Amino acid sequence: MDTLTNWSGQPPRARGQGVSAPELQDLFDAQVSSRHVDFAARELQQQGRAFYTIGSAGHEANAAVAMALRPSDPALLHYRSGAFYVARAMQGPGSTPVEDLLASLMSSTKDPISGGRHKVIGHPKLTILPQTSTIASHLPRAVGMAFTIDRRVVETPWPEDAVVVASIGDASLNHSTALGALNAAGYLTHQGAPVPLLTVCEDNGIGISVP
Ligand SMILES: Cc1ncc(C[n+]2csc(CCOP(=O)(O)OP(=O)(O)O)c2C)c(N)n1
Repeated sequence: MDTLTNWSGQPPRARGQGVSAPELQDLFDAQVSSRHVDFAARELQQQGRAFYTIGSAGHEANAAVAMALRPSDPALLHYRSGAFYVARAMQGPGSTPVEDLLASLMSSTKDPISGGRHKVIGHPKLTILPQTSTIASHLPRAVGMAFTIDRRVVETPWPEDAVVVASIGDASLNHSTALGALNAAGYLTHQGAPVPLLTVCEDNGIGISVP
């Protein structure tokens, strides 16, 4: 796989640029791949070859978010973002998104980001950072990263005009961690401090584990 640096020069997609037929094909491929990983997860679990699984089904539209961004835009994803992962991986040469996701499901040490923890979505070359399963815990980190990028306070491998993207479920918004992070982002913006953060909140009609 090419290094991140090789991808960083990709210009941001211009507003109103439109989407080509091959891009639509890629979008569909990413969505279908993600859904098939969900099917495989259940089969593998029934066979005792995979363990805890949690689906991305119904959330495949987030592949379009990945395609609207650059692979060098840092992404902090929750466990429903399998299609985002596949779509981003398809933007770079030599990546193996389906194998990566399956390795995670099967707790394989070949999992590129966590060495086999459940449904931790990420890859260092794809600028997708690993998260814990503690809901909303990635939002303060995302706000901090977005605040930092523009200021170049610390050296980062990301372009100066990078946008940080964070995905989250709607029920997770109830968590004080989410509220604090979004409040901080709003306050900073109100103060005129740039916070290039895209928060994608997805409502699938449930809050899993919540009565
Ligand atoms: C801090 C914390 N509290 C509780 C949980 C258990 N938990 C996992 S997912 C979830 C609900 C998430 O709901 P939502 O954000 O809407 O996502 P989805 O329903 O799509 O899974 C809860 C309470 C957790 N992982 N972390």
